[in-house]
Amino acid sequence: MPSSVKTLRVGKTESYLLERLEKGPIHMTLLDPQNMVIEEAVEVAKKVESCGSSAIMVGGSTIASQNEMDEFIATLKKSISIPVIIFPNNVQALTKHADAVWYMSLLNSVEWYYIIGAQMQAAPFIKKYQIEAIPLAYIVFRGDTAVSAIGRVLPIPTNHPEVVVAYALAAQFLGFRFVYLEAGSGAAEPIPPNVIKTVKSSINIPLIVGGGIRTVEHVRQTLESGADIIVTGTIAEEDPEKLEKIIATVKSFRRE
Ligand code: 1GP
Repeated sequence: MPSSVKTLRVGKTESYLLERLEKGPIHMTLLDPQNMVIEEAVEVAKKVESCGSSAIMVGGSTIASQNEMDEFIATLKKSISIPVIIFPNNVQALTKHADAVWYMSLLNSVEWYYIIGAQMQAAPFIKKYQIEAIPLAYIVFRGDTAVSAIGRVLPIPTNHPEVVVAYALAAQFLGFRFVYLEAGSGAAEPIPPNVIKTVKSSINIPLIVGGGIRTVEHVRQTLESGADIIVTGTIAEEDPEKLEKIIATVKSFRRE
């Protein structure tokens, strides 16, 4: 096999996630540098690591400074040993200090830019700094959220899950390795159980669910519906104690 083909293997962070997933669902903590100072973020990251969150994602819909991302992630990396994964809103969110980047396409955007434009512009930087790119299909439900407005998303009906299933299947057939159902940070309600169940039973790549998850009950219903990875962001900023309970609930679904 030519060496250029061999380099297409799954990277270290993705392998770690897949290994963790073999024993059940996992939790990831989203930190938004727009909403917290770095000292606060370091404290939260250390805490969630000790509670059992599997990775830190860093991102936010309005991040505009690569310097800020460089500093934020480089500092986080010095304080914790779980992976730090960029959750980019745009090209400027990239930093060479992260363990990996969710290399994501917003499949239901009406904008070429969010489907493949930003990814194309980011690719040379990712190659140059050898950042691990994890292909992720991002499907955003419409709502009163920043991601829905900025990403210019097409509506997806929750009472017709066959539509989101078709997106998720297309993602799998295109070779994406994870699917993310996003209600949007701070969404009034998380992704409904019927949507998660229908998508989960239709695909065989890991399913990430996030947005609006803020209670133990939300976590239970999301996991019982089949989510493999739960992402919480707002609760980390607002109520670290509750976050601890959320992580403990995810852990209770694991076989270990
Ligand atoms: C947003 O899914 C994440 O991208 C997290 O959402 O802030 O509502 O937890 P919350």
